[in-house]
Amino acid sequence: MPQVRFMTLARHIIEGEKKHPEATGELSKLLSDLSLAAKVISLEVNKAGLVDILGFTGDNNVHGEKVKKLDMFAHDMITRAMDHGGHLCVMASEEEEDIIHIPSRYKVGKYVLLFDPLDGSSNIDANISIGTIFSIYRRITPDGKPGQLEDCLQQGLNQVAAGYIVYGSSTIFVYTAGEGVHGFTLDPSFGEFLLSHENIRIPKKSTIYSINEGNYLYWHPGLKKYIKYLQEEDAKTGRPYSTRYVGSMVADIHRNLLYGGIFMYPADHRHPNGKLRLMYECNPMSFIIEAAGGRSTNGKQRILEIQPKKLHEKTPIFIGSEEDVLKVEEFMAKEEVSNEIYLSSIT
Ligand code: AHM
Ligand code: MG
Repeated sequence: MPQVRFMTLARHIIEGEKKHPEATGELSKLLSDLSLAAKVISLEVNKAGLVDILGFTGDNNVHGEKVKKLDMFAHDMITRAMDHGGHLCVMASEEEEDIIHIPSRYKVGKYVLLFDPLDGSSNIDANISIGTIFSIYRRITPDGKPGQLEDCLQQGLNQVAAGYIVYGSSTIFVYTAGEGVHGFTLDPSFGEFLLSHENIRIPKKSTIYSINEGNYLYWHPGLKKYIKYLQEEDAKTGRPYSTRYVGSMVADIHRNLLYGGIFMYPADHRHPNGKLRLMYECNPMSFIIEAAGGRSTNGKQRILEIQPKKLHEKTPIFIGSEEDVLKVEEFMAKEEVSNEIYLSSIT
């Protein structure tokens, strides 16, 4: 009988912590609680077409966008799965304006959880992959007290772990605790995440770009030139590149992580700070992509070094295969003067 690898997510996390004798096991428990929430959300997403859960709730989220019921389901599920474990002192979610306190009846712990409960939710009705994104920090305020906003507003560099779950043709849980990026596929028959992608490395250079090209008119001139460059023919550099854009950041980044690629959500005339949120989308994805050997910037600055000022702030992002991200930065830097004219024309 062939040797079958049977590494569950829970076992992998525990074995990772064993390498650090000072570890208390709290992070393992936190990630296990999160994986339980992911399993329930996965079930709900899979039956979304069958039950009357689709459609707008009629409410807007803090970004003024329509919120779908499944977003709120995922938000509630994660909050409820995570508030009582004793590992967290505070949480924040893309779907809630303020920080989420741990109810006073539960113990507070040393970690902070930030999450986007259901990213790409405009795709739900079409059965296109969507996902959950999360970020874990160590608290900076004193232990034993409720967590504060400042615990949430940390640079991405301080992340202890980050990950995402894609609800697609199968459900996959990808995480890093800083040492390697690993993927686990959910076996629906017995409900366990099993190691399927060990130590994922993103290719240094790719032939894929992901961007909403419909915004071309509003882009920075350097970015316009870069995209035109990608579309030119040059066998040596693998051009023209292919476009792949799902419109779910988790799905686009997951594909690019495996095959190589650059994902971009730039600033433009209509989105002066881009569209994606630093704390819930850009920081965790940057932590993962860097741990896999890739690069992530806002065009000028490393995403993980941005000092956040607000919980829901947005940032432009260029993320993926290192050489491709360096190339777009080079194109944008060449247009420095135009960039200033461009930025002043936005405001
Ligand atoms: P959401 O968090 O409200 O779902 O929005 C984020 C999504 C990303 O997943 C995706 O990359 C982006 O919005 C797509 O935006 P656009 O439709 O402007 O291309
Ligand atoms: Mg999102």
